[in-house]
Amino acid sequence: MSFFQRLKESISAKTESVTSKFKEGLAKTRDVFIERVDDLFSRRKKIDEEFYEELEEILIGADVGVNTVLKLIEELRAEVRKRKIESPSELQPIMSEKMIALLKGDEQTALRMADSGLTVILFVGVNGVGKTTTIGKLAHLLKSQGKKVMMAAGDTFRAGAIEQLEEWGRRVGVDVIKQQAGSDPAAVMFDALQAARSRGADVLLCDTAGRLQNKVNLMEELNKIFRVIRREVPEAPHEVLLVLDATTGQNALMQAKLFDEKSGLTGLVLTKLDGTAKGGIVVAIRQELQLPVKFVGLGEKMDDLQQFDSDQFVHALFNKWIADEEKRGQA
Ligand SMILES: Nc1nc2c(ncn2[C@@H]2O[C@H](COP(=O)(O)OP(=O)(O)OP(=O)(O)O)[C@@H](O)[C@H]2O)c(=O)[nH]1
Ligand SMILES: [Mg+2]
Repeated sequence: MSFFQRLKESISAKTESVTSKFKEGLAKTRDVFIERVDDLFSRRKKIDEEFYEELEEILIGADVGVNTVLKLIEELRAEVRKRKIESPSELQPIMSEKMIALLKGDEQTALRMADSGLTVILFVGVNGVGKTTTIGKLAHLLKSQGKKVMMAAGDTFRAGAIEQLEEWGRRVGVDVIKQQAGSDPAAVMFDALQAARSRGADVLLCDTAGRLQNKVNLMEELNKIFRVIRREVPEAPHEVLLVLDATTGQNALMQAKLFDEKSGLTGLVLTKLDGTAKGGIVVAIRQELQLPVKFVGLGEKMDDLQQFDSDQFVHALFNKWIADEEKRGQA
């Protein structure tokens, strides 16, 4: 079975509704990035230096990441030499196969849950990346799976942060544990853990204040939160998820590298993929970071959070190339 047939089989085993969510959320990336690549491969008749330069520029422009792009182009050059390829159209399926291979992976994207009792998930990240929104959406998702969910208003720092989480609580029908603005977030977590246990919650989602990774006191605050959680529930937090805003491109990669050393991250959430044409950042993240992408944010609404699935993602992004390949196979 060919690479593309295998891919298609693995997709068709999954639900169509999930695929269409990914497709909608990735529309901008598809329209700009895929269109430009297609245009390049059909417009140019020769594989020369200018062709490679333009391809490089498109890929870097889509935030695929310089290292990954250079490696990919090297591999394409090698294929061209080996197979004596002359026209870009012959190179196109090789290119799409390589792009897809870069994205595919089989790491664990499901949340790590406690064997029994309470699962605690801590969300961290810089200002405005979408932590609170992701918590609201995840509360909705877990609740729809029959879990009893609670949320902890650990951002006592930014004005309006507690109310924002409470609003999500009302919207999805989940209790929020809070204290006054300005109080110690570690104390909020302590309260929330007690409340979650006494009310028999399955999952506690913990919000934190947005922080710049170079603000030492905020990083220390995060450590304190972490220690309080661990003292109360020894295996917790079961996940520490770094939330990254896809529209910030390479900056998101930098944030991940800086946070990782200090906060024992277990996974990533990539938000606002719907708002960018630079979905190539997912490729860079998968190539350059050891952390799994667990969820992607594809909009601002309650059900706009999807568990990351590399097959679905690839299919949503490259469906045109996959269809082209099928046609070629049938011809
Ligand atoms: N389009 C889109 N917007 C999103 C997504 N996730 C979050 N947002 C928006 O991003 C903005 C910031 O989201 P928040 O959840 O408040 O971000 P935060 O990380 O909690 O911010 P701070 O609390 O200030 O650190 C809001 O307007 C959200 O609606 C997404 O996946 N897609
Ligand atoms: Mg917030």
